[in-house]
This record gives sequence, C-alpha cells and structure tokens, in this order.
Amino acid sequence: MHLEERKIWSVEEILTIYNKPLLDLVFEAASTHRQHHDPNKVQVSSLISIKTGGCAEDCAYCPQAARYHTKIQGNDLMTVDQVKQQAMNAKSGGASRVCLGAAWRNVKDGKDFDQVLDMVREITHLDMEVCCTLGMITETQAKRLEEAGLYAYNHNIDSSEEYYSEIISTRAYQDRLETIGNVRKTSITLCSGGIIGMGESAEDRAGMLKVLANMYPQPESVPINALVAVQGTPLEEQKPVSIFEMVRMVATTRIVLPQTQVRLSAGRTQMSAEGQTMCFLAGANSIFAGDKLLTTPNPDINADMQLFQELGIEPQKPFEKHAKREPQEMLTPALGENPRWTRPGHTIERNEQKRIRNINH
Ligand code: SAM
Ligand code: DTB
Ligand code: SF4
Repeated sequence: MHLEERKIWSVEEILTIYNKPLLDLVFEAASTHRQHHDPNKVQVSSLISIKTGGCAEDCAYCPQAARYHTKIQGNDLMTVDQVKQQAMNAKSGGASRVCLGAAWRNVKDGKDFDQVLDMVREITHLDMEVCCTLGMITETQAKRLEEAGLYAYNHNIDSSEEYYSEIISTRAYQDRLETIGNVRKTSITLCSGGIIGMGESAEDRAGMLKVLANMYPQPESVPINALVAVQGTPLEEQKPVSIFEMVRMVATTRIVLPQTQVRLSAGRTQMSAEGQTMCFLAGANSIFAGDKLLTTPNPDINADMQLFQELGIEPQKPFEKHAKREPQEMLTPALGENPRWTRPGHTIERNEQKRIRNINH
C-alpha cells in the first residue's frame, strides 16, 4: 500500500473501537484476523535472558533495574554454548522463535556485543527466527545485527508518549523511536508493543496503538504485555488488569494492525484458559512458552500444549509470516495529532506541532 493511501489513525478513532460493546469488538477483530492469518495457528516463542539484572534505567515496571530491591538472580552475559543449548531445547518443545533479552540501557561495542552476534549466528543456523532486545542501538549496530542474520529486534514503546514519562525518567520516548528508526534502516523486522495495567488510562492505550499503527511500515510484531507487578518495583501494588481489558487491547491491536503478529506476552499466569482463548479469537497469534519469561513465571509448557490441543491450534512454523524486507527509512507521523510524515529523530519541534494542532482544530 502506498504512503498516500494509508489511513492515519487518531486516538479518538482507536478509543471508539476499544470501547465498543465487547462482543461486537471481538467479532470485528476475529473477522479482520481471518482475512490475514490462519486462525488456528499460533506462534510459540521462547525467551532467554542472556544478561539478567543490574540495569541502569529506572523503568518502574522492571524487576531488572539495579535501583529497585527485587529478589531476582542477576547474571553476567551467558556463553554462546549455553544459549545455543537453550535454543535447541526450545525448538524441540515446538518453538519457532527465540528472543534474547539483555538488561542493558544500550548496546556497547566490544566483547559482549561480539558474543551476542555469535549467538545470533548460531541460532539462525538452527533455522529459527532470532529476535534480540538489547536496549538502544545505533544504526551501525543494527547493521551488524543484520549481517549476523538477526530476524527481529524488539524495542517497546510501552505506553502513550504522555504516560511514558510517568514510568521512565532515564530516557525519552523519542529515544525509543530513534532506535526503532535505526532498526528500520536494515532488513531486520520490527517488534514493538507495550504494557497495560501500569495505571494508564484507556486514552493512553489508544495513544500507544496510534503511534504503532501510524508507523510506515507498521511493525511486523506487537507484544501486548499485562503488567507482572513485581515486589520491590514502584508498581508492586498495581492490581492485575481484568481479562476483558486484555481482550479489548488485543482486539483493538488486531483491527488497527491487521497484518501484524500480535503477541499475548507477559501476564498469562493470571489468565484462565478461557480468557486466553478469547484473546486468540480476538487476534492474538503468538505466546511466549516456557516456565519463565525473563525473570518472572510463565505457564507450564504442558498446560499450553494441552490448551492448543483442546482448541485444535497448531504452532506456527518459522519464517512463515514475513519474508525479510528491503531496508527502508521508516516514516511516522509526528507525535501529536497532525498527519505530517517525518523520520524518527527528525520530528518537527514541539512548538511547531502545537501550531499545526491549533490550525487543525
Ligand atoms: N532492556 C531492554 C529494553 O528495555 O528494551 C530489553 C529488555 S526489557 C525487560 C523488554 C520489555 O519487557 C520491556 O520493554 C517491557 O515492555 C517488558 N517488561 C519488563 N518488565 C515487565 C513486567 N514486569 N511486566 C510486563 N512487561 C514487562
Ligand atoms: C516483551 O514485550 N515481553 C517480553 C519480551 N518482549 C522481551 C518480556 C516480558 C518480561 C516480563 C518480566 C520479566 O519476566 O522479567
Ligand atoms: Fe533496563 Fe529494559 Fe528493565 Fe528498563 S525494561 S530497567 S531498560 S532491562
């Protein structure tokens, strides 16, 4: 689809979808899902925390931030052999994608990054999709990951721009968009989503989806996490989101990002089998499997596979969805409500944005 023909979503439009009567919403999302995906296939991904804890950032939800007193067991960067072994185990358990997560603010060139590049090469040889989430990366680092065979890079925008600063103070929303722009200068596919249940409003949820849906091209993968409230983090007291809010979020994501893999990510231990089934109906087509996410618990793999069997769902094969694309500069409408296309890092000044908003209203 050409840039000019693309729909630019507003927060209001997305909120109207999000607030529809639930059954109408799920019906619409399920219909969209069936036009673009096999409804009986769900991708199984596996997370490996290659470097745990001790992170310099202050993300209020994260048990791995050094400044919070959580009970996680930190570790140095894993060896290539350890990671390869875990990836092979995941593959034999039905996983077609492996996501390597590091508790880094950003990637630093040197021995550790070289080791991660080796991990990417090794897992790519296992014929699995490899995704990395390593924090902020430069254009040159993105190119090196591409050369090593990386299939996807995960970098979440987490919430709306407005709510982001309530959750993280050590970096800005624009920093996230900058890294996303660097990924888009390569053929690596983009995985970017966020978290619900951090105290944000429905407008913030719609605001986050607006940013993702208006990216051109849209992200190939969008994880929707329900907050896992970890003791010792500033969000430890947050009440779990209701399953119906999760279903609404998944369904709305499916409608505004029809071709994307929508990942039902953190928070599944709190969801019943029936609740997760509603999420699959509403368009979720991936889960993280294995008894641990990065540091927090996840449902038992046997329970997941039993659910798949009962529902007649089959795990999706690797590389089934998105062929690697040609590198292309990503465009995104400037943050705010105006439809001017710009590149991350080259967004127009805030005053200018306000001026355009005033003209538009
Ligand atoms: N340090 C890198 C970064 O922040 O991009 C990569 C790892 S970080 C743990 C990856 C993502 O996990 C975060 O962006 C956030 O969306 C999600 N996450 C972290 N802690 C979470 C929690 N307690 N509940 C739900 N999602 C969480
Ligand atoms: C994503 O959006 N969710 C995954 C993956 N990307 C890296 C991570 C969830 C982490 C949940 C908290 C933990 O286990 O530490
Ligand atoms: Fe660090 Fe990532 Fe956790 Fe933020 S989410 S504290 S950047 S590991």
